[in-house]
Amino acid sequence: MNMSNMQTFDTAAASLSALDPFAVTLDDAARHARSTPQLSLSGGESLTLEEAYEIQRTAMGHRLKRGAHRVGVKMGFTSRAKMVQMGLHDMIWGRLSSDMVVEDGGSISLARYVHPRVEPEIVFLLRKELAGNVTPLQALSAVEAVAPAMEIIDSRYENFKFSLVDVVADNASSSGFVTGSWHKPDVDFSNLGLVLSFNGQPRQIGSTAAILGHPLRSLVAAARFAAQAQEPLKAGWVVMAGGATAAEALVAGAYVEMEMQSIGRVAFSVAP
Ligand code: OOG
Ligand code: MG
Repeated sequence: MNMSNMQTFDTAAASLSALDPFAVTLDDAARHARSTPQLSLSGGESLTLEEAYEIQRTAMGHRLKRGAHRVGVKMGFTSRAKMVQMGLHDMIWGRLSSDMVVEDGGSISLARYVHPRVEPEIVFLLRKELAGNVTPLQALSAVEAVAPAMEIIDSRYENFKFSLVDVVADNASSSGFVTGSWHKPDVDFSNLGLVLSFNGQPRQIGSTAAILGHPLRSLVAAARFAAQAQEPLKAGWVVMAGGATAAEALVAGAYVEMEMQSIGRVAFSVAP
């Protein structure tokens, strides 16, 4: 190893060790379904957004070491409804891993979460790598299929309250996601009506158009973020476009279903 390589290595090791305790705190909170104080109020007051993404990357590394593998990314705050509900107005992204997958029609237990919420989304399956400044048409040409989806978000922070830096470090509240059946992307998914219901009672009604005016814009943004992180979106990965409506708190015994015009439905139940 030559000197310049050693310096690079040392710098990376130093910044990793300084941020790792935050990553461990958030990873432990997720693993044990226990809430933790906001980093921005408990020792992480001066963390930058860049450091928050580094904490996110490190915490995901701990998950992967336990045997999970990466399956994609999720976008956050891509609709007004989500921005207004959480009081944050910048788009964010998070990393999805195999241990977050919930089967369509499957069941979850509230015991594994802190205070989970569900939100209706649309998801892309990629057929080729995508990264950088791409046009919507280029983004579309990388899409193998689209499906109705729901994300289960579960902030690790007390009372589901956070700053931008907090939520980014906490992997954008990523906790679970469920995808319905896949459709060729030749269906016009720019403005599909959707209903999120609990036990057959509508809770949220909206449209995919709420996602940046067209969900494809969320994939374009994901490609840009991926390039910045030097982590290109890979063939076979999923990209969750972001909640089209506000999220709803999950309750024991709920049968949660989301129906999306033209492309079908997706569901899971919460154990009583
Ligand atoms: C942050 C995650 C945002 C979305 O779809 O907008 C998100 C949160 O609301 O806890 O997943
Ligand atoms: Mg979401």
